[in-house]
Amino acid sequence: MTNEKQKQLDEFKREHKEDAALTTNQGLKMAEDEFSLKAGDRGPTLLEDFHFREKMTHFDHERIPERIVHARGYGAHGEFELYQSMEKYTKAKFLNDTSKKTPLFVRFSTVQGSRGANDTVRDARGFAVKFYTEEGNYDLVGNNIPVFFIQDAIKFPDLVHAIKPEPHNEMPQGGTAHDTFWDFFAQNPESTHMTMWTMSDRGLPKSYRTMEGFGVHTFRLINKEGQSHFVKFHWKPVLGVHQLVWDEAQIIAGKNPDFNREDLYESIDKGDYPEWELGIQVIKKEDEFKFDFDILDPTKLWPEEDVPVEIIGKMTLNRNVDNVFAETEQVAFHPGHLVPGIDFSNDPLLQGRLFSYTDTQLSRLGGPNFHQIPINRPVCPFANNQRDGMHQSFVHTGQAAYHNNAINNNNPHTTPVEEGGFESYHEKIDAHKVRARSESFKDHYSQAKLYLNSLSKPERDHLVDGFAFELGKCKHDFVKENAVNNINYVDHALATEIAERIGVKAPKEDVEVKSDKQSPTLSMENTVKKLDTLSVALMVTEDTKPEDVTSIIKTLTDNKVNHKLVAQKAMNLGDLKVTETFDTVHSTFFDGIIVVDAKVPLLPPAKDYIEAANRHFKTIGYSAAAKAAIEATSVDPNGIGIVEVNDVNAYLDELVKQRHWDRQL
Ligand code: HDE
Repeated sequence: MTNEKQKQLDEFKREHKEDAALTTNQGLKMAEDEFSLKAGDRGPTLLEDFHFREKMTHFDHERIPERIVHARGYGAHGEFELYQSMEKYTKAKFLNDTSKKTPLFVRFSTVQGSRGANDTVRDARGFAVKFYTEEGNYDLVGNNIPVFFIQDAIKFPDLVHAIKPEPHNEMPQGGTAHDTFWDFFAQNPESTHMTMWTMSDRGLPKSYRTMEGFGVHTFRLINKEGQSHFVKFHWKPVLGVHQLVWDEAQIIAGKNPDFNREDLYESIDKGDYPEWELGIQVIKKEDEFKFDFDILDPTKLWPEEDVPVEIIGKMTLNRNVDNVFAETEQVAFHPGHLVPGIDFSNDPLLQGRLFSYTDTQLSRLGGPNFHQIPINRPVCPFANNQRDGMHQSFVHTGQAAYHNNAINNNNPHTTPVEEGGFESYHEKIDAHKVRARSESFKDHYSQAKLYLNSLSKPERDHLVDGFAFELGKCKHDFVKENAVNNINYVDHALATEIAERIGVKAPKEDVEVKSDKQSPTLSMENTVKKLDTLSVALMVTEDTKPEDVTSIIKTLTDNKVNHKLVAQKAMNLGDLKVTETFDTVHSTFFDGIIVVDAKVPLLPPAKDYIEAANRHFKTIGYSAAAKAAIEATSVDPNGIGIVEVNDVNAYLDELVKQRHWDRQL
């Protein structure tokens, strides 16, 4: 990335050059770094060993507090290009000028677990983007789910206390399958809609690259004339939205806890740059009250069939970080990092977030100067009269640090709105000061029902499995029953089915929302399906002839499908290198498998591999020679999405479908 941000980061990189001398932090060259200073080679260590003390003190303070939520995350650099000017809606320069690419940084995260948790847990995912624009940093701090659990920021500490591991035993790590979460769910029905999303396949993204992103809140776009439009932001992955199967996610959690971060890192590393298109949904100011929900309510989405998504640009991630701590861990997002042309709505959840994000950085990053950390610095000039504080890294010069001043010609000075200075939207407010929730925020079930109605049959089945696992793990029957009773307000049949699975009383009365409204765009069944960057395991043995795999590899590569050769041991097959073994990888890591060698299914770990691919509805190919051996497993060689690979293109026709939900198991 040749841009301002890259230059700035390079400047801050401390390279260990080949001839660099090891010094103390004061620049003193050390003659020895292996041994502490002792009174005799078998004697006690001396207090005067300043080198040992400096090294150890620094080490003792290497960790900083992890994020209270979204602790486990992974980031990358990229850029944003605009397809067409959005001048009619906004004066934000990065949304006006199609000739410029805006550098950006993205951090994806899970919400519940600690920094060391697994990637593939059932959870919402954070999707936070920092645009380094010429008018200052703009942060779009979103999630992969378009709605949130609560409506008012004052409830966030309650929600997080309920979601996080329980305080008396610090369990469970990385998920919501425990009593306090489900107690919160039942006692706070505003969480119903988002919980339907987390229990569905949306809680198990296959990859960050195949995850949608949402700004969640309603924001405002302000144009040059000062007109305001309400807006919601969407990130649409170019590869489509794809998920893991729950059993698969659980296996991966054990076999590769870094599954999602590794996928992101490796994709960028090999040039398969992940891409998302930015979409906006716009509602005119005068249409604010035209909907059967309140557009300020963050537990509601705007169905795309009612308010279409306009695609306006593309984000490409094209550079991995050099140092995870310096960049991914220290990046500080904030929904209040704005540029002229974008503003807030009165969504009470958003309003509260505007306080929390700066506050949390004070304890996480140790003081008020976190904006000076390289990853957080704007690429445009920035100056004000804020001074000193912990970790101040600027040497401010001059006598005057106040506004207005004459000593320094009143610099730094404010900028008139016409010249790009920010002013808040002049919204007229005439109201009573109250602690209350608007009546228009009180329907917690209609959109939960809309989501349920929009799911395909397999998606609905997975949703029931999700509830059955999570609620089934609760220890208190009354928690399970209360949760089922809450689901009953969405859908009686769903509540009854779940009650049966977890062994509690099914609700008698049918109190469900009566609506069959659907929103087809909410179903992942209707997503983009492409071959690009899918991955296939080619299962071979030491007896496999290289020519049996080279033509397969060529067709896969021509179609941008990645592959790995997998055998019982690492070895060379002619010129081909087999780097992966049945011990180091698993079929859960791939989108499809091809059994090249007839001996493969006879090897015990490989048999499990093939059977797992079958029960995870993946495309399975086999050579003519391997057919009999496939028959010896529980896999039906004539099953749906299971093909003899005479023609690799026929295999690819199946692979592109990604899952074969109609397969009989
Ligand atoms: Fe956050 N959230 N949040 N959140 N959030 C944080 O900020 C908070 C909410 C989101 O990769 C914290 O730097 C409050 C909604 C992401 O660094 C903290 C409320 C959405 C990330 C915080 C919300 C999000 C955070 C913790 C309710 C989706 C990770 C560490 C009013 C639109 C960003 C930090 C990263 C992180 C507060 C609700 C997304 C504590 C008070 C809604 C993606 O400040």
